[in-house]
Amino acid sequence: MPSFQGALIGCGFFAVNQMHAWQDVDGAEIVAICDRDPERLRIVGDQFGIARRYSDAAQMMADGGFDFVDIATTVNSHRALVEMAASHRLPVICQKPFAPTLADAKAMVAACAAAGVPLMIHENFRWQTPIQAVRKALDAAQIGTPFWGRFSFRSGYDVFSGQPYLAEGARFIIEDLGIHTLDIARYILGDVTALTARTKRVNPAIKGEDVATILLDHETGATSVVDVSYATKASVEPFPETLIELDGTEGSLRLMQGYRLEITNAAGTEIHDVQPTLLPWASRPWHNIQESVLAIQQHWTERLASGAETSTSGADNLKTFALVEAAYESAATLQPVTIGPLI
Ligand code: NAD
Ligand code: 89V
Repeated sequence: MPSFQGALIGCGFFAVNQMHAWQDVDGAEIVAICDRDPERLRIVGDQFGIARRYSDAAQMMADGGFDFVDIATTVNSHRALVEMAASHRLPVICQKPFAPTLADAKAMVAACAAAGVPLMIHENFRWQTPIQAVRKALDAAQIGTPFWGRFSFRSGYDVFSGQPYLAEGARFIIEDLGIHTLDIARYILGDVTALTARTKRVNPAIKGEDVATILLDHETGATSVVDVSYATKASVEPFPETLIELDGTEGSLRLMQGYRLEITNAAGTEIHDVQPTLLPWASRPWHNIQESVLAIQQHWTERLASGAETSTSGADNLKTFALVEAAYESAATLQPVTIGPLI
């Protein structure tokens, strides 16, 4: 495989995982970094030995000397930076959430399409080892055709100390975390035609909603529930595990806390250990997410070499982002929302 050189923008909390993962990716490396905050630029530059450091993304892209851009900033800067990369004909990865609005996300997809460059959203949760194991069980027809599902993430973990901005926005759990869970629901049960959502704010110290329950109609006819909470006090904290229940025509599947996958069908019940690998640079409980960062960045690199579309391309992720917008609309109006007209 050719070796691609990349430039990363945004050297904050999560970018450190991306930088570690780039060091492990076969076929790509980061040669330049950018952050408006000189201290973050220095910390990440020194930690990963990157000499080319910029405070201004426009200057970095004007200087060039790399094959792709990896945007690890928070959502409000995504559109301007993706459009800047497209104007330089640079393939681009953009962190989730895609954009502040669906209209921005569509404009970003259009800009990259017009420039003829790939856009991948860093929607890594579908790349987690346990989620891939569920996908493989379905592909192997182990439970037949699924007709019902539940995708659940319920936690009391303090995400605000590492990511203080999560407490400040008018939108919280659907935009930040539910977006991953909705993407997993699409990845496992297919695209969604309509949804109904209810939200709550339990934690008085934050601005947005920290509990959401979403009922999804899938194109296949399957029904699923996505339920997410950061207000759940459990005896054993499950962060950051997504738990899955699926019922199919030939059996059922349960992805349980502790990364245990139980599959029941006419042959009996099998139990699989689907723990993520603890990479040398990773730490519990984040290792599940950290491993998926390496997986998605390896996938990007392979698709950049082959020219094929990525699993979470901009076009694909519009369909996940539309579910986020629809969930907020449904929660506000208490009405079901049809997805087709949004996309
Ligand atoms: P952060 O605030 O810690 O870091 C963002 C950095 O970007 C900051 O250092 C800031 O100075 C810099 N920045 C912002 N705008 C810039 C610009 N225009 N030019 C240069 N630098 C700029 O945020 P974070 O917690 O690292 O989150 C970043 C993104 O990653 C968010 O969109 C978040 O939702 C996402 N995230 C994803 C996952 C995942 O599993 N995929 C996990 C956590 C966070
Ligand atoms: O994955 C994420 O997007 C993170 C967290 C797991 C804390 O929700 O923001």
